[in-house]
Amino acid sequence: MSLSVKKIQPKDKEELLNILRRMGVGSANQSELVAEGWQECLLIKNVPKDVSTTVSTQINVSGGKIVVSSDSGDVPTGRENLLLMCSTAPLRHLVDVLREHPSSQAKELAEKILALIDKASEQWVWKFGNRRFDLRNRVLIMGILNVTPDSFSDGGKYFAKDRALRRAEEMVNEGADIIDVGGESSRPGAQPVSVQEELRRVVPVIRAIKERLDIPVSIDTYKYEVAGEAIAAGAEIVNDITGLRHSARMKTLIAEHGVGVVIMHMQGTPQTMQVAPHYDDVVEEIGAFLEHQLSEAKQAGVEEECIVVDPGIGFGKLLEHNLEILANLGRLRARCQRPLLIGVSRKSFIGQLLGGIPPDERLAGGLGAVLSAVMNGANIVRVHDVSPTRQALTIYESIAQFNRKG
Ligand code: HH2
Repeated sequence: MSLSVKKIQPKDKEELLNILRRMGVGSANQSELVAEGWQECLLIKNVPKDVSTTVSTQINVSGGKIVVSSDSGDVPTGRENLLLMCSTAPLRHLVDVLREHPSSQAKELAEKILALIDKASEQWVWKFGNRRFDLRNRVLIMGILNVTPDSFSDGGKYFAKDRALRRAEEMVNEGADIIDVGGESSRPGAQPVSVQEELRRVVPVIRAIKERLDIPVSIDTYKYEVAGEAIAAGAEIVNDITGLRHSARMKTLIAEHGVGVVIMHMQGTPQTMQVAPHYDDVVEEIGAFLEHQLSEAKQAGVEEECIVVDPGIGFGKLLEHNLEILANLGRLRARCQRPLLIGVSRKSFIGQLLGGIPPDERLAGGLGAVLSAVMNGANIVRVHDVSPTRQALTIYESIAQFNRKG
């Protein structure tokens, strides 16, 4: 009977409880085990008892949790099944200890765990063209540049090319990592514009930015004709609010050019999405959608490393849906295994929570939402207000880094 190591991601606490029951964990110990850190576990089967003892000691010392099962029916005599709930650092230490263990099976287990850790670390990398972002310890800021007359908070402000370019330069100086150029508003009730009009708005701006600034530009469009021309003008990312559903040819376009892509969830269309959004389980449904679109994109030839996902705050969602999503980003992150982009900037849920204040007064509330999103698992934040967001993130990251050291 050979050793096996598998990462498991229970979809919710109920599923984890079932796994624990199957492993013979009594109900008294179950609640403590599911209290936290349950989104990602390592299931190791058929571990010889001496190796199992070493694993248990190491995991307990490091403050992780471990369940040992030897009598749940599928475990051969002299062997044990283990369920580990801990972060990567103690696992790496465990690998070092197992490599020094006299048993060859301990060494085999060390290499299997290491292979899993290495594979898991790839999910933090966003890579396209000659760009590579490791998002484990760093949050990216995507600065919004709406070249539209009617966007909900900055419509008309950057409609002229020179003004748009100046704003892009300003955002780069303020600490933006990406500039997201959009030529069609997606606010609730917004009317679509033609491909020609959208091209007329975005292409000269993208060209002008690429001539002057070395920053990745993303094109916020769901039309493959617009994406194609934007890529030709220098865009390196396609940000598709329909999650690659609108244009059948979008996936192949992205695959052919090897550009980055944001797959976003939206229920309905901007014209209808806020009429009566409904979900039975909003986090589950969005997770299933993103997972499905991810796999469709990969089948069409898009490299997994090029993809990030976005639950689409405010797109066919009521206040309570937005809050539930933001509170459960860890679940989405664990399910999709890709970096998470979140757009909360000046959105209406902030106004709703703060007595109906207008978009241009939502900065402080928005920073609260950004920090909460980052603490819950967001890796890229899409914002209008780059400078205050960079300041807030600098403080957050300085503290978080200290926590990692400690
Ligand atoms: N939100 C908006 C537009 N594009 N793209 C992603 N990936 N995620 C978002 O949350 C998102 C997005 C809406 O905001 P904004 O661009 O400011 O407004 P408008 O659509 O009115 O131009």
